[in-house]
Amino acid sequence: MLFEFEDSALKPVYEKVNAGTRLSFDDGVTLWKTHDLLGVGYMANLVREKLNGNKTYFIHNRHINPTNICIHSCQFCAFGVKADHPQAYEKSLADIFSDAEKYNDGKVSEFHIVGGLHPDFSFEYYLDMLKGLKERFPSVHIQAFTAVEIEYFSRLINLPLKDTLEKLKVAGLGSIPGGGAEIFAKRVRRKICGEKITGEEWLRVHETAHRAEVRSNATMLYGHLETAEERADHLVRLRELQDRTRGFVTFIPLAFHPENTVLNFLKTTPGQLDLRALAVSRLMLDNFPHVKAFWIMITPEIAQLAQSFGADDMDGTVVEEKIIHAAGAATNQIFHKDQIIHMITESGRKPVERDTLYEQVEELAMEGAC
Ligand code: V47
Repeated sequence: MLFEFEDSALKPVYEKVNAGTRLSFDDGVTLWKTHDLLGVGYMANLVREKLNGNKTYFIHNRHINPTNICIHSCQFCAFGVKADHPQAYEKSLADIFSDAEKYNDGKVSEFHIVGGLHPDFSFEYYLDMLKGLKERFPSVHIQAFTAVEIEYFSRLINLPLKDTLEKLKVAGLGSIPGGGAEIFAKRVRRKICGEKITGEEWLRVHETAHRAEVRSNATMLYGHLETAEERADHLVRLRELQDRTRGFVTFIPLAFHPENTVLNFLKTTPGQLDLRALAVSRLMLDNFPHVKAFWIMITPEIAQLAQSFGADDMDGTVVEEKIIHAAGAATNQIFHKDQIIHMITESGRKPVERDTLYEQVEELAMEGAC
């Protein structure tokens, strides 16, 4: 071993990583707390390269947010508002189809759709949205509705989760995004999103989806009131569900953006924490195929560095992102495909265009890598 760990507490963790042995909750806490960030990154990069080689994936996608009107008032959220708010909006199905048309240059492979819990939209609105998009864009995968929205639909139509998911699937739902997980720990959830479904309920929606052969992503919101132990607990709970179902495709740590939120007394996350979040996730989630550095959240520069700290994905072209920008994200909302390819190549990795479920669309030549 040429790498010299600064923190000797990482040596036993390294022995496990090297032997392919599962890390414990306590190892997770050590990884979140150690000052030796490079040591954590070194180990995460070993795992990343073992799983995904030199590839960095991206997707040609479009985000669509049908409404920001929401019955909840989460303290961490700057996107959701009440109907009488001056910035409240709701898109008709015609608006959504025309947005999708506008965005679609014939090469988009995914629509990523999430929104507020609207007090008056009917379940038919969502079913018609899926059907209408599928009719117009049959080859585009629809990744839509967080576990929070799906649980809300199931209460709205008074049907079990399984039946609700079946209806969405028949209408065109392809997979479920990872939003709404926040942090599972009750202590924090009570303070940042007390009205939302519990962590256990979030996990139940994803387990039900996986059993219905609907795959999904998972997230963790970090950089607010949570402790190292609560982050380790979140990752262990996701890993346990993945052991049972193998339905998760990718994990995305989400850096908290405080602007315009009730938690605006907090600071934005430092780059070191963003890199650590990706690296610890890669090490703890040994049964997740992919870890995504969402460039919109953490800046393109950190997302590039992240490719050596455990991440193997950069998300996509996006075009219009409202949720994080409402909370002060200063990044662009669009990167054209050639810009993403350039960003990945600059980070020394091989860009691979993928679809939602990581089927390769195109493997691109590495030009000008530094
Ligand atoms: O559920 C809301 C988070 C999520 C803030 O599955 C915030 O591939 C930071 O889940 N600061 C929605 N985060 C976005 C999301 C997502 C994004 C990209 C890819 C995927 C995927 C999923 O954004 C919400 C919440 O957890 N969020 N407000 C905020 N102020």
